Amino acid sequence: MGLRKHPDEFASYDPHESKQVTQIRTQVGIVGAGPAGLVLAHLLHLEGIDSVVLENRSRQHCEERIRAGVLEWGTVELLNQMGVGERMQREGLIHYGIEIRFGGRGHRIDFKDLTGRAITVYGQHEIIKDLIRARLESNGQIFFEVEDVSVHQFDTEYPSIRYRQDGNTHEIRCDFIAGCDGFHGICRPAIPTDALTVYERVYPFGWLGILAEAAPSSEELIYAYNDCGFALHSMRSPQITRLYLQCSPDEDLAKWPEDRIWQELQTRLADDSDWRLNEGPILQKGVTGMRSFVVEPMQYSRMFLAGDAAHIVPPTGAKGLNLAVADVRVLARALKHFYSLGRTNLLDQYSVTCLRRVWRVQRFSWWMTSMLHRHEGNPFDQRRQLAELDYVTSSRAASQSLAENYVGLPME
Ligand code: FAS
Ligand code: PHB
Repeated sequence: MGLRKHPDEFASYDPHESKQVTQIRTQVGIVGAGPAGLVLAHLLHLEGIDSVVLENRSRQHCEERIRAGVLEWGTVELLNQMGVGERMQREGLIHYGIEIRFGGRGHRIDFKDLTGRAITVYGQHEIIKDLIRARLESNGQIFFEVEDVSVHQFDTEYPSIRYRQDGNTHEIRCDFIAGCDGFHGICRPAIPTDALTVYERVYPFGWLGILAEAAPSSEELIYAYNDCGFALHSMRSPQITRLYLQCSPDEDLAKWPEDRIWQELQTRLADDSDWRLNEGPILQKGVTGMRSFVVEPMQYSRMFLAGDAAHIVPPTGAKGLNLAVADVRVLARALKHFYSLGRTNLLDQYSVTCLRRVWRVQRFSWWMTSMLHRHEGNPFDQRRQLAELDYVTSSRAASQSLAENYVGLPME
């Protein structure tokens, strides 16, 4: 781990300002209170390692932000081992399969038969609530609504994070910085661009997602390939349905009144039976663009990127949240190794270790997206997609490959 020495020569504080700078000392400074930052903070706490989490949004915003919904078995196992899974066990919905619908027919991918594993449907915002409560109950430090966060000297043995709150400047002095601040955060951009390689694919479509006060119309998730475009039926509880439909990446939500949304979802999710989607008041709607994105390496000296700060997957494979958790599980283990044995070998290997899973998950998410979304124009692609769907739902080997990736590959 090549580190610059003598950080004092890099002190950037003028005497006047430094008087207002309150200083906090911790072992790991974490930027971002999403799944990556909060799981990392609690994993470190369980190992007796001190951290501070900085979050620029309010606690309420973080706990109400509707995002992912599907947890891999490995994520569920880890949350339970961490002691934060009690409500998830009570309220989460355990699913042993998904349905793939095309050509008017549904085809069930039976996870139990093919992998012996299950997924759990439990909203990301619920996990955030559980993790914030666990952190605060164990006297963890999370500073919400901070401003102007910046990271400094992370290529020395004295990294620091500066931020403003209540009109004052604060500084966190730490041994390591974890950049868990998502795709639009400040940590990745702070790394010299010549030190990073970006791999990216932007898709020519996005998802219009809604949360509806309507009982789910199926016990399991339905992924539908339709001439009008992709649609997904998911859920959050026996009373709340989560639905998505393929749209253009810059879709104007104003052109999607409730009746149009429901009509399009009914069309795309229809099969040859008299099955119909339950409708109800739409509580929330939004458009999410789609990209595959990876930055290599996921670390720079004493700063480590985790989750969306390092990679983005199209949500078709339900992987974003799960990959963030897998990253910080590796990082927490490496930090424990450093603090208990004084060795940096696992920290030095962090990026290589994470990227093996990251690229397998990127492949699966790209594959699910390419198979299920109507691409403009080319009739060859549509026939190829139908052949792929037919193969996946009629070959045990092919459906087992989908199932083992969907429920989650074994963690490192
Ligand atoms: P997050 O983005 O969740 O968390 C980063 C945190 O850092 C945020 O709280 C942010 O406010 C904070 N932050 C950012 N900049 C900061 C700064 N300068 N200072 C301090 N804090 C800062 N994944 C799925 O699997 N299924 C889905 O259906 C799905 N839907 C999604 C919908 C949307 C609109 C988005 C954006 C993502 C979706 N994802 C989905 C992916 C999502 O679940 C992410 O993979 C997951 O939140 C990743 O967690 P984190 O890496 O912790 O990043
Ligand atoms: C969700 O429930 O939000 C969800 C489920 C499966 C996906 C994406 C999103 O692939």
